[in-house]
Amino acid sequence: MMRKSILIIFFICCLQAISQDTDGLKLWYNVPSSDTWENALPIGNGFQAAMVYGNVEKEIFQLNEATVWSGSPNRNDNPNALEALPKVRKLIFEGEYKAAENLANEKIITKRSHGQMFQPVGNLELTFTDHDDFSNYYRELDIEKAIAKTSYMVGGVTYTREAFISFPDRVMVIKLSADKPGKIAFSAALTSQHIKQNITVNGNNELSLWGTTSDHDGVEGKVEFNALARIKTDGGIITNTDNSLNIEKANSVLIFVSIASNFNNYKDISGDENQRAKDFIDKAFDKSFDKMKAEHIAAYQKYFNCVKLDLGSTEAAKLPTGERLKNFNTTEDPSFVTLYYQYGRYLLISSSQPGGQPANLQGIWNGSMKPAWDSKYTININTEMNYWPAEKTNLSEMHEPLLKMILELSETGKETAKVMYGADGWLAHHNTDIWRITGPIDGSFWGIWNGGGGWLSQHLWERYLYTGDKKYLESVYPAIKGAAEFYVDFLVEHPKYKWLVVAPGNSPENAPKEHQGASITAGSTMDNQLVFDVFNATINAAKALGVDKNFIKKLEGLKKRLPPMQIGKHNQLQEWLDDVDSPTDKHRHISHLYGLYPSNQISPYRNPKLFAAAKNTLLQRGDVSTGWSMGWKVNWWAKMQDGNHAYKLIQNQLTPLSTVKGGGGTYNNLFDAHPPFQIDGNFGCTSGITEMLMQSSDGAIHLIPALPDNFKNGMISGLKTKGGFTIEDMVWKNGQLLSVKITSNLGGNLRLRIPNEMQFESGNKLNKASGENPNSFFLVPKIKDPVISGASTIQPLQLKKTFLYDIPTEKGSSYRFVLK
Ligand code: FUC
Repeated sequence: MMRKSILIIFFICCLQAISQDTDGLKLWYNVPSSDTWENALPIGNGFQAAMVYGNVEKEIFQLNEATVWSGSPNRNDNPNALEALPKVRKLIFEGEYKAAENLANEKIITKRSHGQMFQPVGNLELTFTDHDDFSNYYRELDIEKAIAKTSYMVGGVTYTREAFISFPDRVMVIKLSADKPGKIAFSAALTSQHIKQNITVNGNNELSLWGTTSDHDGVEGKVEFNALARIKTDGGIITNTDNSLNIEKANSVLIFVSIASNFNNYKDISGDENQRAKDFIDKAFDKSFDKMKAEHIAAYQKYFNCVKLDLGSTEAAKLPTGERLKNFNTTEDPSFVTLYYQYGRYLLISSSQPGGQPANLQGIWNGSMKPAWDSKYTININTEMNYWPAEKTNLSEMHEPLLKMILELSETGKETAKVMYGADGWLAHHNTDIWRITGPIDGSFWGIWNGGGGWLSQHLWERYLYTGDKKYLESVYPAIKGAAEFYVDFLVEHPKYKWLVVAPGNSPENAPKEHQGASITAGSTMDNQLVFDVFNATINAAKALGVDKNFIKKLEGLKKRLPPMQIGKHNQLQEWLDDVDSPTDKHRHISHLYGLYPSNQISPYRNPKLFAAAKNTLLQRGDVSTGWSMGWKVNWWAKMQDGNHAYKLIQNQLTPLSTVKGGGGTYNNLFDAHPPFQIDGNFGCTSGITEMLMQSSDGAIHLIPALPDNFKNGMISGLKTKGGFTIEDMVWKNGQLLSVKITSNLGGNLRLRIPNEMQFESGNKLNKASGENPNSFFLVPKIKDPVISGASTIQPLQLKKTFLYDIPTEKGSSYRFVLK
């Protein structure tokens, strides 16, 4: 026993030694970005953001602020929907899908805004004349400190630039320095692509860019913003022109940039952008750089340092980031996965802070006035995926902007439910924006999906499962219940099957040939799974709070009438009520696998045939796809307990975009490529890597459920589980779990599922588990038996053996387990 502990400690030390040998958690390059936005490096504090180009002669900081969106407060419901609803339903039930889709286009899809655009603020441009002949070039993004740095040499002088966007001070700070005195000389200007803009120079040390956002889709742009750049020099002189500041002979220079808008919330834009921008910069300007930097790092690391991951390291880690990306598919570079994993956490901390806006399709980084899909919120997968890593990678606070948006949607979506469908409760269709629109957009093929409220409300409930915070649950319960109330009114009996179904709805963005190529449908598998989850979450939340007994009964009754999942003739999980899936369909959305992940309705232990059918669906759809789709597949293959297949998807994702045929990949700055850049793939993959190492959704905490051969040895610390446990210092070697410490933050039964037998560190035995987990946070849904098509030959899969233990825990205590 004693010897085993010593060996384990020795192994942990070895892993730590390995990690100290590497370049650490940095993206670095020995060439500037030039004019490629996807080469630049992202920094941000959830409110303000920048892409740092690291160009020598003309440095660019492309600026963003999270509330700079086109348009102004507006709604986009289509009141004609109510009258058309029975006709659309009738056509669907008669199999006239194309006609139903046409009618929905005419009567249900909005005739107003199709969503507004997240827009850039402008650029801060620094021009260094005579710096074209440089050497020793280096730039990096240190994701352990959230600081970007550039250095190079000209004429025997080494120049260094550091930039960060302070979390506590709410401003960007750039420090320019040189290793010889009096050498800093450049001119600074603010530029912008906005039509309504005003650039001024205030006094001899401040630039101001004021602007108004664009009109779009019939909505007048009324967000006003102000960016200030104020300069402090050590030595030297500053002169100005009409639109620039010129600095000469300085020893070092600090540039402070603050940005603010008039946005207060989705219905109020009466704030004073000028005063706000001034207040931030005034407060920061007198602080010392070192103090600001230290406080910024401390505030960032409070979140970032909560999770440590070590998968080992090889020589491959010594190359610049772009080279590692190129080589990743053909070399062993496990610490590149660690870097990518932690980069996902970095991006979430930098784009989503309490009190701010949730991360949109591009997080908070966008340089285009008309970005792809408006860089808004697509809520039929993308926005949810952004937040999959939040709770489990110990970034619960970063979840808050999304949770707040969901509560706001529960306000705006209430009117949509009433006006468009005559229903109580609330809903959102497949997109929203900063104005919290909830009407259907884009066209019937995409927009007739009303599950936005259903899916998002799961985030409110899940947060409770991780934190056990009853007060919080009480505060969000009306929104959870409201999502259920909508379905109570909207569900309708299917004339053929007699099940209660969502109609119209769709299986996001996919359509079978047999439905005349129309996506509009009744009772898609995903819709059924969503309604089931919404009802369960409401029932369980009401029970936890001791409220709404009658409503619980009502939902229990309705739940029984929902369609079961079905296994079709290709041994697949059916996507639609009728068995029309094509085994050659490679569509990127595999929405019916929502039931496998992020939901937990499909389990190898509770419904093994469905689990096998889900695997067949995954195999039939194939691997290569758009970025986020591959990110989702990492999670699914982790749920399949197939680490090698999950790793293959990571390889597909971590491929330079230019080399991928027909799919996404990764840009030089490790932004995920849909293409173009879409941040969901980054977050989806970070979530998926977590699911390979730990899952807590199937009635137990399952440790190392899906290790690939490439991560045979490793350590992770700080993951959070449902039920309020923290997994610390988990070490595995050769695929065996060696040791782990688990802290119980809420008390209650700890059920562990692990690949090998373990015992307490003291040598005491663990109790084998059986039956239901008595810990109420590990609720597993009881689903109906699937309907299996006569043509199906489905068989359960053989899974690796696991060991299941029950450990009673005390709130606040830690428990250490070692190999038996
Ligand atoms: C959905 C997806 C697309 C893209 C867009 C933002 O429409 O089908 O692939 O991610 O959202």
